[in-house]
Amino acid sequence: LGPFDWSDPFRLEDQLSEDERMLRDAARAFAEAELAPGVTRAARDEVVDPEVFRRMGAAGLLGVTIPEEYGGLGAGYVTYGLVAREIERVDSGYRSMMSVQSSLVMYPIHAYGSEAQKARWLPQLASGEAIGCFGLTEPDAGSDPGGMKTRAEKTATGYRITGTKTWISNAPIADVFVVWAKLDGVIRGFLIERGTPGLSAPKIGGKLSLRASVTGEIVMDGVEVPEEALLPGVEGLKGPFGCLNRARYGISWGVMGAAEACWHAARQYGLDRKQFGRPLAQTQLYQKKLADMQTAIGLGLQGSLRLGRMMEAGTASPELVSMMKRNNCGAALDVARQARDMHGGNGISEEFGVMRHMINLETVNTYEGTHDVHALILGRAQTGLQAFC
Ligand code: TGC
Ligand code: FAD
Repeated sequence: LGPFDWSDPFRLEDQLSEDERMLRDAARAFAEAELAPGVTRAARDEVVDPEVFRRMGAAGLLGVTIPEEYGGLGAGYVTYGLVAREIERVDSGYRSMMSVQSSLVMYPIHAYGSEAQKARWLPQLASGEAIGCFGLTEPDAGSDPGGMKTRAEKTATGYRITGTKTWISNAPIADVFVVWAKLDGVIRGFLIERGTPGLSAPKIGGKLSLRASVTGEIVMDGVEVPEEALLPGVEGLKGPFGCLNRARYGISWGVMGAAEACWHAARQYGLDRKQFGRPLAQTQLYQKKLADMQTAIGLGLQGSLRLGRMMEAGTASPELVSMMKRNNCGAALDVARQARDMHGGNGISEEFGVMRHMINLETVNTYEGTHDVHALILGRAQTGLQAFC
């Protein structure tokens, strides 16, 4: 048997290609230099600077899996996951900004859009010059998006869209809105541009989580769009879910970055702080907690890597995405809660960052399908019985 690397028990490093390691290192350097210095203030004061998108774009972090001809990086799903992990190591809100842009806006335009829609939007979204958002959830349709009320009706020149979306990441600063609406009872995707009459995107205030990322409503009061606004390549719930499969996969990596930040912080804190004449890290309970964190994170990363390889090979299933999104979000939340506790009183201070990760992960455990909804997806897959309703 060989040596044990406490910080990388499964030797994830050895399972990555040279290109993957290089892009991961670039993402880490970017996150440390460009995001980490301002994150405490951004979360405290809810500062969301659209310039962050342009900086991410310049660093090649938007549209990692989108082909280069459209401004993307043309890299694989493992690289996308590694980028999400590095960004979320700083803050889940920044990863949210990146993954909405990449998986929920660029992906559907690339997968379902016309050539004109791709040419118009993808390069601008890849560079961060344009910001996108994804409107699926409604006030009365969250876990059950099939119950949406937003309607599109055909007009002489295009469509008229009416309805309200809520809890939409990036909406208040978005230039392009990917909105899902029912047209003759069938769910279709539309691209609506900022400034279109009847469209507004007020910010949702009072948010105690994910404060470095802005969230809003999308209010559509008879918004008229041309025929070319329709995403021609998909209809039905599989349209938005095709996007969510990619974003949920990215989240499974991202939350492991947040968990690692909390674990490493707790380990260092335990080494530095002495009580009862010895470091906290020399007590059995503290070490048990560190061992639990190391095990959950090591296994979570290994699962996400395997899923990423399966996505690249075309053998992944939506159910496996559910398993990894659910498992890793729940595990990260547990790690963050433990790390907060292990920091004692300091754990509630913004200076140490662990409580910020903890409260962010409450959102991540809820959005893109709650922990329990993913359990129902996995329960259905193994029993054949539908427990949603
Ligand atoms: P169900 O009958 O299961 O399926 C209806 C149709 O959809 C297809 N489908 C999928 N296709 C591809 N991938 C998936 N993961 C799919 N899941 C379902 C399915 O094949 C079927 O197609 P067809 O052609 O046969 O009609 O649908 P249901 O209505 O029973 O759904 C139940 C459930 C729970 C699975 C689903 O609604 C669900 O996952 N709910 C969770 C909602 C959710 O995840 N919302 C996310 C909103 S976006 C967001 O949170 C962004 S946060 C971003 C950030 O800031 O990072
Ligand atoms: P509900 O569906 O009302 O669920 C409430 C509780 O009931 C949960 O615990 C849930 O697990 C449980 N539950 C629901 N159904 C069942 C069932 N059948 N059986 C057992 N338990 C059940 N949406 C977007 O479209 N785009 C975005 O960009 C976006 N960004 C977001 C950003 C933030 C900060 C937040 C908080 C949310 C965001 N969302 C976004 C919305 C998010 O996807 C929804 O909040 C999520 O899908 C849950 O829906 P809901 O809030 O309506 O909860």
